Amino acid sequence: QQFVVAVAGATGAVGREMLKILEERDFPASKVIALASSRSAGSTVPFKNTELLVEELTEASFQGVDIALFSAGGSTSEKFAPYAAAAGCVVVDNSSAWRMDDRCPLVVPEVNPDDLDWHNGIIANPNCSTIQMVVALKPLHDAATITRVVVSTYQAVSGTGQKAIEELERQVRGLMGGQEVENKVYPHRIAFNVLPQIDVFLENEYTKEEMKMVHETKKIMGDDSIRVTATAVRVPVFFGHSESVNIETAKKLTAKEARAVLAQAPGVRVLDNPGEKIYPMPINAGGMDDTYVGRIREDDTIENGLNLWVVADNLRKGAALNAVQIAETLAARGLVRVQDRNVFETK
Ligand code: A2P
Ligand code: 11C
Repeated sequence: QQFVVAVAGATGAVGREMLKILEERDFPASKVIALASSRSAGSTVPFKNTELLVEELTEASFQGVDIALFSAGGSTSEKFAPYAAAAGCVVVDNSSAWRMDDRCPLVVPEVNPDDLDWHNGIIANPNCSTIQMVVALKPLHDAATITRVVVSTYQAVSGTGQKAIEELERQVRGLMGGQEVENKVYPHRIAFNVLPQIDVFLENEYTKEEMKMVHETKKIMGDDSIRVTATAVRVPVFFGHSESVNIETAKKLTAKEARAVLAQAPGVRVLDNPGEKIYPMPINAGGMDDTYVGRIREDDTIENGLNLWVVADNLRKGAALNAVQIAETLAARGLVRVQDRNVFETK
C-alpha cells in the first residue's frame, strides 16, 4: 500500500531531515507534499532526484493526505494537527503540543509501539533528549526495574533549529576573526560556552526541557513510579545530543550484565572499550540511526546503581527518524486511517 504523506515544517532543520529519511528508507509514499509558512511558500526543498514546491500550511492542506509529519513548532501543531486529524489523516507530531495529552500516545517504537493501537489521529513524537534516553533505559528497566534516574544532558544547537545552527557558526567565525559577536537565538553566547538553560524556566526552577524529560519518560515507559531528575545543558556542538545517565535499579545489574542486555536491545549500539578509548561521541553519531551507549560502570555509592553515557543524532533518532519509524509501524499494523475523527477540536 502507498500513502500520501505531508511534511509540515519541511523547510526546517527537522523537516528537511524527515524528507531525507523518507527517501533513505524508501517509505511507501505515492506522493510527498512539503508544507511550511507563507514565508517560504513557493521555494523548493530537495526530495529524491527532484525539488518539491513548498506550499503554505493551511486548514485545508490535509484533504486526501494519509500521514502528516509535523515539525513546525508547538503553536502551529496545536492549531493545524486537529484539522489534519479531522480530514482522516494521521499526524505524527514532533512538537511538545500534544505529548502529555491523554488522547495522544507518546511513542518510541523500540519502547512502546503498542501504544499506537489506541491513537485518535494525533501521535506525539517525544523530545529528542527523552527519546535517546528511553531507548537505552527500556531494556535495563525490563531486566532490573529502574527506580530512579539522574540525567545531565549536553545538547547540540540543532535541537533549537536552523537559526541556532547559523548562530553558532556565525559566532565561531566571528570570534576566530577577532570580532564582537551578538546572540539572537540564545540568551548568552553559545560559541566556546556552555548554557545550563534549555527552553524557559518554570515555577519549580527547572527548565521546560528538564521537566519534559521527567514527564515524558514516565509516559513512554508506562511507569509513573520511576523518579527522574534532569539538568539540561546546551553545548557548542552542531549535531548530536550526549547524556550522562545515572540509574538506580530494584535488582542488581552488574556493568557486564548491563552491557550484555544493551548489546541485544533494538536501536542500541554499545560502544564501550575504555582500554581502546572507545566511547560514544557526537562527532560519530551524526547521520547515524542508532543510540550509542558507552562508559557503562557500576555506581558504587549505592547498592544497585549504574552510570551510562548515551549519544544519538538528535535530528534523526531524536526527531525525524523516530517520526518516520512511527509512520512505518502505523503502516505495518494497518493503523493509518483514523477511526473516530471528532476527538480533537478545530479552532
Ligand atoms: P518557514 O521556513 O516558512 O518559516 P526550524 O525548527 O528549523 O526553525 O524550522 C521550523 C519549520 O516550521 C520551518 O519549516 C518553518 O517554515 C515552519 N513554520 C514555522 N511557523 C510556521 C507556521 N505558522 N505555519 C507553517 N509552518 C511554520
Ligand atoms: C532542544 N530538545 O534540543 C530540544 C528541541 O520539545 O521537541 C526539541 C524541543 C521539543 O533544544
